[in-house]
Amino acid sequence: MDLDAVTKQSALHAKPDGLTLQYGTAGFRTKAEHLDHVMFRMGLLAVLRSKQTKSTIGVMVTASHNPEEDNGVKLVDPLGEMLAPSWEDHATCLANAEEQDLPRVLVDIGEKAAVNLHQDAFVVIGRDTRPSSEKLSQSVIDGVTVLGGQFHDYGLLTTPQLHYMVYCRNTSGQYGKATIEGYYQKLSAAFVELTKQASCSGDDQRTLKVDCANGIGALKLREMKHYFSQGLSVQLFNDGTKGKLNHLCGADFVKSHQKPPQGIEMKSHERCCSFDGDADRIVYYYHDADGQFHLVDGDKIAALISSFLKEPLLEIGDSLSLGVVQTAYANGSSTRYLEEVMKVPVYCTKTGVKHLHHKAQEFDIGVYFEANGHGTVLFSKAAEMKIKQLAKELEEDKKRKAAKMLENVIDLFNQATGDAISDMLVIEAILALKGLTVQQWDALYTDLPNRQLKVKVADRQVISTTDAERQAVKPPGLQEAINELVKKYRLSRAFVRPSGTEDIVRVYAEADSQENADSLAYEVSLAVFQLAGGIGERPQPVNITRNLEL
Ligand code: NG1
Ligand code: ZN
Repeated sequence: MDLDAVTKQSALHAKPDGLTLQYGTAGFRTKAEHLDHVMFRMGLLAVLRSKQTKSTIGVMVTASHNPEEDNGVKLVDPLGEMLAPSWEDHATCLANAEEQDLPRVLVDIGEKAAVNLHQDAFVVIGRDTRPSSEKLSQSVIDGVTVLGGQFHDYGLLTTPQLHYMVYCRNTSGQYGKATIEGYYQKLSAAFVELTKQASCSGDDQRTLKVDCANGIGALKLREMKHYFSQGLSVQLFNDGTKGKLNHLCGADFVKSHQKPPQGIEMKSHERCCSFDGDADRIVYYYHDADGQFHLVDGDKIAALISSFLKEPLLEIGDSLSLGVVQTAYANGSSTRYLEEVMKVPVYCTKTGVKHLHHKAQEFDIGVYFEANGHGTVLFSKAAEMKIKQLAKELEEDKKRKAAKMLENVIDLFNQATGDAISDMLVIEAILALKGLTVQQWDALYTDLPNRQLKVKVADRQVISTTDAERQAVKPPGLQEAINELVKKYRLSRAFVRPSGTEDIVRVYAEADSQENADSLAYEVSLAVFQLAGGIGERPQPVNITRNLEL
């Protein structure tokens, strides 16, 4: 390592005094103006990780669903997964090192991780459409170059597309071609193949309105829709030509406010969906005949997909294990439906797809979704080989068809990560094959009314949790207070946890009616405010907050 060159270049990307950041649920995320040094240093780190794994590493510049002024960065590991936990610690150390300590910290990481510095390094870079992203990705490139790494800058990409590129490059093209056309071709070919078996339904059934959150999803979906134009017609809204990224639109807005985004015209019973700012999340929704809004979230996506998969799995007669992984935010009704009606095993992990992904790997087929719409289906290598073999060999027509269908599903899911575009195509294919309307899908089960709130505290780390974040162990007395509040309501449940992406504590409550869920969420927020060092204005009852927002 040419440490002098690193020091010199780093001075051009100097760290602001006193700023400390942590590699959280989704990498580093904060105001864009504070991130230049982090980007440069993640370029450095990506080179070390690439040398250590002897593989291509990805760096994605995005802050997903955060406001347009924010930005962020995450590293993508060789098989398209999130960065390994021990390297998250290295990332945090490196990002927080004072200028003069940077060379020493770099050498330290190299030694601790046994990096062979003579190994070549290759890094691929992608970015979202934020105004700050282009310059910040240039800082990543500066970091990569000063350590002698090679790179390919893909420019504008969705987060899942970058994961796809990394996965393709590290599997010598076996998974697919590491180009944007390769991505479009692979996914749309599988979609067209899968929907061939659908009996023709009316045109209106094949139309989908997509709110693109004024983000990268709009650009990519506009390019891609020509590849599957016969099977599905998508109409894009919030395509970035006028509105602000994630502002009053996008999957996060729709999910947390439980209302439609601005900028989309919804007629009753029309199927609509929203992506988030980097197109790795998707939620569906519609208005019923009475104009009432219905959200079809990640939990219902998991329910639809797992019930769809059960049939062909049974048909091929091979005992491949199927499991569903959720987080504490999963609606209680979804868990009950999956376990009691679908009879599939359900597991709960901590928030953040890396935790769900990890658990899902324990099954032949692991369906994992966060309630907010981030998720996918993972097929183990063994399951994939078995299915592909059966699709070729099976004599009986019905069985071979079932295996073929599963084979297409495997190709259609972005196996590297949750992907709004690929999830959308899978869902659209299932609805077409099953002849289901969005209302029929929604009717699989009825969500328990729920509410999510945020509380500002001086230091959110005073809260620590256990049992997949469903119980607070600190500060003392908080869990007891929550238990007492929960007892006051029917069918109720509540928990709190510090956010990994925002400087707030999240509160979640569920109960038999919306009023009760709102009221429980409010009371739990007050308990957090009082027992965990709340700052600023005291939490207000939910209906007041809601009126203020309107
Ligand atoms: P935090 O801020 O840690 O709750 C949020 C989402 C996660 C995940 C990450 C990364 C919720 C409640 N939390 O994390 O599910 O998607 O952002 O984007 O939706
Ligand atoms: Zn996202």
